[in-house]
Amino acid sequence: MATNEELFARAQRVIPGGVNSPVRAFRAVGGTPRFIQRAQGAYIWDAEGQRYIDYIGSWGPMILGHGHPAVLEAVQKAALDGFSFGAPTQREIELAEAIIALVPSVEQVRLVSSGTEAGMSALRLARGATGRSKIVKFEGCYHGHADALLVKAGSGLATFGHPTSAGVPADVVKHTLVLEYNNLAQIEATFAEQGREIACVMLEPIAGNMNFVRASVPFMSRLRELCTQHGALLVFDEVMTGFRVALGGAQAVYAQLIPGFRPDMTVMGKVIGGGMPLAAFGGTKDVMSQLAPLGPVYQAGTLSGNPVATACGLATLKEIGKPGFFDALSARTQSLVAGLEGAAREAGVPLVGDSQGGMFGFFFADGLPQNYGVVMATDKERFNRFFHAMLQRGVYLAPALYEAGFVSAAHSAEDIAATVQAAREALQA
Ligand code: HOZ
Repeated sequence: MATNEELFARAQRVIPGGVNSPVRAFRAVGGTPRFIQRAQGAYIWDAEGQRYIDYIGSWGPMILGHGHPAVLEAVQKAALDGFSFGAPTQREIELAEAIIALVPSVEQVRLVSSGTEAGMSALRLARGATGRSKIVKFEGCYHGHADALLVKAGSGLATFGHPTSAGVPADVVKHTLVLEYNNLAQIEATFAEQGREIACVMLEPIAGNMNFVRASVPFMSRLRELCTQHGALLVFDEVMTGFRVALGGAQAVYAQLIPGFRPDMTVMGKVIGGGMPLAAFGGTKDVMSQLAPLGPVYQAGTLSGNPVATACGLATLKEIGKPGFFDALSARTQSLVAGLEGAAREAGVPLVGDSQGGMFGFFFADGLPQNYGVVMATDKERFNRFFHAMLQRGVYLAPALYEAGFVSAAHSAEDIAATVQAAREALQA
């Protein structure tokens, strides 16, 4: 049996950094990444046979836990019928219909294979539909690794201290305006000066790539007004939050707080694929009809609407749409955050957390950060120590403080209690 260390050494010989996505390399926290061998329910097992309670859940998709029987059955059945056709199928219509039924702002949707692809395509469509070039994004929001969006981004870029990637020509990002999250004065000033040139404002409504930071209600409400007034599109990146913080995503949460609230476009991923490579972008019929073959904005993909991935996504959406699913998931996630806060209080450690649906975050700080700068100022060393102490106790948290955490329906009250007990020990140590 190879150890994690042996596998990591071997991986580094053939894969840059030993990983296929940078955050997995544990660079932020140090140490050896765990090489995962299998997963079931709320647990994953590494190459050494060590079991962990999994709070990453493949960075969000595994909302039902790993190996849910209904999803497994749907995937197995679909795989027997063929892996990929590069042609339309009935199942992709069913998935599109399911998405549209759950997200009222989405009248039409196109399926793609990854969140990056969805974000990049949404951006092109917003520019094509408005005939404008400038886009607004916010510091610490991560919208995948398309060039124009890789400026002052969160997630892995924050982890490695290169918030803007090398290899992105200045010319390509000269139309990308980067503002501070939750800063009303900045967005007002930007629209006052350049409103007529702005194609879209793209944001994570609850940012999950600078840990967990909510857009404030006044900020969101004013963003909506400004976009409408200036003819810019409001694009919600719900790759993380979609079908995860509520059945209708973060936009359903904001619609409860801001009457009539809707974004113009939505970028989706993770949960809609249930763990398979599947993502989507959608919006009003007006905007979506600008896409080829109807309109002049080109976008395509060999594996788009893949029959096995759509089966996985559909089965997942069916399960999370059952009555009471989100109430139970929210309650469980809240109990985790309350437990972590309680354990920290007992240890006299400043820790504050927040959650929505099955997504959560916590900071070693006295109050919840409102933007990336404040997240960066929270206690990173303490997070890293905590991360390793939890890992040693069989709890698998995201290996960087810039990432949100995820609870699944498979996490039991006992799993939460065991996690809180581990936190108690980790914080006292
Ligand atoms: N960008 C993801 C975290 N926000 C990491 C994806 C992965 O490593 O799988």
